[in-house]
Amino acid sequence: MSTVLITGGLGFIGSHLAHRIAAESKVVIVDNISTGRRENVQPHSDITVYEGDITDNEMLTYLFTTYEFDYIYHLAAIASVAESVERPHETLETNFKATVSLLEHARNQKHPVKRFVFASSAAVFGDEKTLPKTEFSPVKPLTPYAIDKLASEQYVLAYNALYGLNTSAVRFFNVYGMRQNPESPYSGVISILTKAFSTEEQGRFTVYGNGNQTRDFVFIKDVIDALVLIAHHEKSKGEVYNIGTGQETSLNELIGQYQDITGNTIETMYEEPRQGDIHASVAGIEKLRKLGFEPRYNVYEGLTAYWKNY
Ligand code: UD2
Repeated sequence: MSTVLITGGLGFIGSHLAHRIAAESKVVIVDNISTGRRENVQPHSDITVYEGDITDNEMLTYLFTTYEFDYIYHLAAIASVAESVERPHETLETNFKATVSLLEHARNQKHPVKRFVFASSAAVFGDEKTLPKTEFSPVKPLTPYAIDKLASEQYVLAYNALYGLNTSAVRFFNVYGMRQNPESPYSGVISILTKAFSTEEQGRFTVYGNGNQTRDFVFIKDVIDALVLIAHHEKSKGEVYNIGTGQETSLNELIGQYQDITGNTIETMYEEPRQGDIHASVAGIEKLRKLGFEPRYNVYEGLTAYWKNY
């Protein structure tokens, strides 16, 4: 049985990953429960949860002396772009420096780590206009969040080239699904919409801009498939991958499809676009396809599954 460390394992993506692999692996979660939630992970004999912060090097030392990890999925981060703009220095500690600390622990582990997978973000592309955004597209990080993600992923790849540590990085596009927290105004738009559609009285939803902005919305189950595939594939060592569907959907299309699925209507208000909002985004996923990945859910299917489980 493999031993797997998931940082941020009580969060939205981490908790899905923990549930997926718990049957065949021993899962160790470290999470500071800032945005993650205990109830995201059901008690399971193969899952051990440590409440702690990845910036706490003693905590990391404890983990790496207690366990020998086969796989490390590094998902913990300050996830809010807005928060990174408010608090750049604190974001740097968590989103960048802690990545390097983890890499060092992984490098010094006696038993070689089979794979260290780092969760980066489509934020690294910024407002660079080339579409679709492939792994070869120019990057233009515009916020502390994006800069830290880009710097971290480059460190992760450099640890492969310099020290032979088995690493990969992934760039998530717009991930959605069960347990995504809708409570912040900067939560994923689909979690906010789902809440609006589920309100018994007619829900309200604010569209920032004209609703023609597009995103590549990728369902959580496809994201977990991609993460596990990348972690186990020989060819993905030292490589970065986009995780998306390759399909572009506008916000207005999204609302229309959700109306159709739920049979409910919401009151939609249009306001000024958010500052720095990106007009169009879609992932090129050919590189991921070459590893054998094919998304199982288009937006309509993903929304349907989300709604059924909500
Ligand atoms: C995503 C990531 C963000 C960062 C960024 C990089 C999420 C949740 N956020 O931001 O972390 O990586 O990509 O490009 O994955 N919107 C509304 N009404 C609402 C909420 C959102 O109109 O109540 C709009 C928003 O202005 C944007 C679109 O919906 O045009 C998607 O918003 P989002 O926050 O879900 O994701 P995004 O792509 O801005």
